[in-house]
Amino acid sequence: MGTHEITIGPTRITLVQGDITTQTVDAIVNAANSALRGGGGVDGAIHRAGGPAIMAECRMIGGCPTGQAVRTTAGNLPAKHVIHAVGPIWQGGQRGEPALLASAYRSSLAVATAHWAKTVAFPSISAGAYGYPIDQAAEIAIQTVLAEAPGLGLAEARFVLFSAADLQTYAASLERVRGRPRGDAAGPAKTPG
Ligand code: AR6
Repeated sequence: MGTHEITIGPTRITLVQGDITTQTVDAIVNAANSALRGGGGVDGAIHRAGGPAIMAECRMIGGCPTGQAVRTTAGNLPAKHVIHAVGPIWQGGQRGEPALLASAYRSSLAVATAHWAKTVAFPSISAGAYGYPIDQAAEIAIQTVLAEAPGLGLAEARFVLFSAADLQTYAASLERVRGRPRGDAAGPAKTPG
């Protein structure tokens, strides 16, 4: 398991492998659907771990368009807020998916900082049930958050990747941004064996 990070202005951008529901940050981002009805993946895990208060608020809110985000309490989770972001369903890439995915990250950051969140954890939105290719999803996630988070004064934007393979994909995107590939302790960890 590796930890990878870059600091830009006031913001540390970090990559970790893990479960987003256990993150001790001000806000965690959910990969939601536009009906805010819950489901599998990150969404299922957040509602299971957070308890029914989150769904009760989702029902009051009613829904959220693709590319946008809304805020609820985090119930029993260690975070203070859940930001429900709706990423696009992958349809081949010619249906506005990149712009909608970038918008989901931008909206999440705007909603989080409007609630004074200084530390925000993201899953790889759209890269599971919604079928977005992980390498392209990683590139958009990293570039969008790097472009937006420092100007918002965020202290930490943390990407929480479920699998070692996804972590490596995000690490490769971060290295491209950093512009100086390296193989030391701060770089991508080699899988043992
Ligand atoms: N922590 C961090 N990452 C996770 C976790 C977790 N606990 N569980 C899964 N992932 P997905 P989407 C990764 O399907 O593609 C739901 O049914 C997963 O490996 O959660 O945006 C919603 O209700 C993948 O890389 O979200 C929607 O209907 C990434 O999180 C729909 O799926 C996103 O996978 C949204 O699909």
